[in-house]
Amino acid sequence: GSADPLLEGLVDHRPDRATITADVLAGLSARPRALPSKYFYDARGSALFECITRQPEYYLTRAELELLSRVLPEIAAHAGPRVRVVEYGSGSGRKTRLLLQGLDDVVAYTPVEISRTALLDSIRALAVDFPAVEMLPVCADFTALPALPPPRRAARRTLLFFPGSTLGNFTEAAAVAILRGMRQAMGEEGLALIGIDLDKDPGLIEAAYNDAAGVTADFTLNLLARLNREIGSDFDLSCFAHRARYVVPWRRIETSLVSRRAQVVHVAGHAFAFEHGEAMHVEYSHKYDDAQFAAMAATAGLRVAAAWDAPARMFGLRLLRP
Ligand code: AVJ
Repeated sequence: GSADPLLEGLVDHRPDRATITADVLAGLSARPRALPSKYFYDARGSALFECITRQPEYYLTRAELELLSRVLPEIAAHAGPRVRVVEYGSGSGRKTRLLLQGLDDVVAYTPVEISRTALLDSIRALAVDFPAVEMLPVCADFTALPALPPPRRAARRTLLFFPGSTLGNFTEAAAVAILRGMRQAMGEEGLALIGIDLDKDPGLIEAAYNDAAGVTADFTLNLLARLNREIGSDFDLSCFAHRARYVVPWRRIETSLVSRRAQVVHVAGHAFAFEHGEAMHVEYSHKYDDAQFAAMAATAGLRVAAAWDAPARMFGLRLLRP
């Protein structure tokens, strides 16, 4: 066994090769074709996403960090002392750091993150800065949440933190299912703090997903490199192009990999013929208006206890309670 206490305690539900292969075969057999966006986040994908958050066009992370630091005292007043924090899709932990500093006497921190590398890197750094907070990491897809490890010291309430507008990567039905799962996981006294991108000028939104340096394009194409390495597929990265468009009536970015020519791709003994120009869907990023978001929360048995917006509606934070 490992001598690393973080690894000893890790709840590990990483998707295995058979699961990834089955998901990819199903997506390639569908029309239009699709690949699950959760597989973006291998070690390189998580690093590329961090790089996206520093691009000048990608306003989301900067706006959310500024908003969070400004309204943190109000959030802390709602939460009260001795909170257990559970974070979905924790990534690098920059926002977590703010939250753990701003809340009063955090009992335990449970990041739920599909990238094992990102999870372990962030929790190692956080453990140094927050020695009084019990670290209880879970490597899992938060849409299939395993039982959460109980803290040693009793918490007064659970605060679920779901930043980054990651909720926007899901269709409305799937997003409501996630909110319902949060309602279950938080209990009667629980709270959920959710970061959402807000509907605004389509030009600004589209630019955020088409940065001039091409980092988002690399991030999208890395999905194919990851699949080639992990399930032995033979996607030719030079034969697919990143495309992200804001579809106004659906209030969402639709990201695709477009086949640059007629080609055949092989996965696990199956052959898939792509037409020249055929678009394979890889990601949605939904943007919300207030009434729509409140209605989704209500469908999941949650109500909006507080709402904060960044200047010019660049980003929003919503505090939900049962
Ligand atoms: C992970 C949800 C924050 O949808 O904006 C960024 C992922 N994809 N650029 C988003 C992403 C392309 C991102 N989130």
